[in-house]
Amino acid sequence: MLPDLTFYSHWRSLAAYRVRVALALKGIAHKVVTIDISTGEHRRESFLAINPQGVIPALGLPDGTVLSQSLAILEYLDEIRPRPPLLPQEPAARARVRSLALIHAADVHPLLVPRVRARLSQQASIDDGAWKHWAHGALLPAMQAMEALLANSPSTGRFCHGDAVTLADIGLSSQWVAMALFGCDTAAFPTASRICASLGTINAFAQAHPLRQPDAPGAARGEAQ
Ligand SMILES: N[C@@H](CCC(=O)N[C@@H](CS)C(=O)NCC(=O)O)C(=O)O
Repeated sequence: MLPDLTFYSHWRSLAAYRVRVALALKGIAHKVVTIDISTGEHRRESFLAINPQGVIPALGLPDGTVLSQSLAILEYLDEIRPRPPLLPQEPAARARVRSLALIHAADVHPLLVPRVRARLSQQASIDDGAWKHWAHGALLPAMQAMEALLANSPSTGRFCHGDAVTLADIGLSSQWVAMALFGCDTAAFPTASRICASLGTINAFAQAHPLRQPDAPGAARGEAQ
């Protein structure tokens, strides 16, 4: 019997998107609690009592444990519901998949979150144009690296690692979603583009898109973080 999970989420969160994809891929039942990061709900005492880091996603377990950090949550979900697996079996393959996922989750995404934007606005008075420039500067070199890693490896298949979806695809697709929302040109990334087109045909990925969430306002394009 699977636990009754509580998923703290918000439509515009790319980290929540990663968890949403995995929950859907694995068909794991959960309830969603929306924490509105655009109004600062994640910084209120009520949410800090759930996740003292004041970020989403978080995943509440029935015994009161709360998990945070999207990749840790993805691995937890993979352990409680091993099918379909999000990691290959072989150690070097597992490391390759994790490293591809971490490029966006660990190195790029942290530069694009609301608290960074707020600091840049307060301390460097950046406007929307400068924020977009900042985001492109974070996203494009990382995608260049991902493209090289994917295009030059015999391990790359229909997806990032072979022909089954892994954590690497969830990481790549969250970066791809970010690039679309920030209006990045993707022409220089044919391998990533091919893989993301394949991922887009999978319901779990398509339905998880920030702009398809019920709490996303109609005019939200360009705001997901
Ligand atoms: N590394 C974390 C990132 C968590 C994170 O920064 N989430 C963003 C939304 S995508 C957030 O809650 N930001 C609030 C803020 O920056 O104030 C993860 O992968 O879960």
